[in-house]
Amino acid sequence: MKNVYLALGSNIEPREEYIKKALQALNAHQQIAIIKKSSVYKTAPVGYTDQANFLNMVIEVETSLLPLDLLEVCQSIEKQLGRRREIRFGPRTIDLDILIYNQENRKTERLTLPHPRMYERAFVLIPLDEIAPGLVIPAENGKHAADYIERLPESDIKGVRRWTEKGSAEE
Ligand code: PH2
Ligand code: MG
Ligand code: MG
Repeated sequence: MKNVYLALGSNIEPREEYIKKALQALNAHQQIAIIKKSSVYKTAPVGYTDQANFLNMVIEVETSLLPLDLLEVCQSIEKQLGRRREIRFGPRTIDLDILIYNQENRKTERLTLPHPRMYERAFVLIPLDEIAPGLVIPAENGKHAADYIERLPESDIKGVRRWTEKGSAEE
C-alpha cells in the first residue's frame, strides 16, 4: 500500500456537493481507502483571480494503484463530475490533484511528484499541515508544510479560511 496525499478543489456551485461526490467516488474505488480528511477551507482564487472563491481540502489515502493509474482514476472522477478543461487555472466543478505519492520524486510529461506548485499554494499547504504536520515533503531539501507556509505572504494565508456550512450563508 502506498501513502498518498490528494488535493480537492471546487469553485462552481454546488461546490460542497462536488467535493462530497468526489470523496464518495474515491472511497468507492476498490483500491483506494481514505485515511484522513482535512477541514474544508474557503479560499481566494490564486493564479487566475477573476473567478469565484474555492472550497479546498486535502486528504490522505492508501492505494495499491500506481501513480499514473491513480491519475487516471482522478481524471475520470473529474470527468464524471462535469469537469470541462477550458481556461488553465480557471473555474472548475472539481479538481483532484495528486500532491504526494509515497516518497516519489519524479518529473514526467504526465505527472510531476510532488505536485510542482504545491510549495507556493496556501490553499494546499494549510490543509496539508492540518492533517500531516510531521510529514516531510519528498522534494529536494524536503521540508514540512509549515516551513513553506512560513515563507508565504500574509495575504495568501489570510485568503484561506476554515469553512463551515453555516459560514457559507455569508456568500
Ligand atoms: N486551483 C487552481 C488555480 N487557483 N485557487 C484556489 N484558491 N484553489 C484552487 O484549488 C485553485 C486555485 C488550479 O488548479
Ligand atoms: Mg489544481
Ligand atoms: Mg488538476
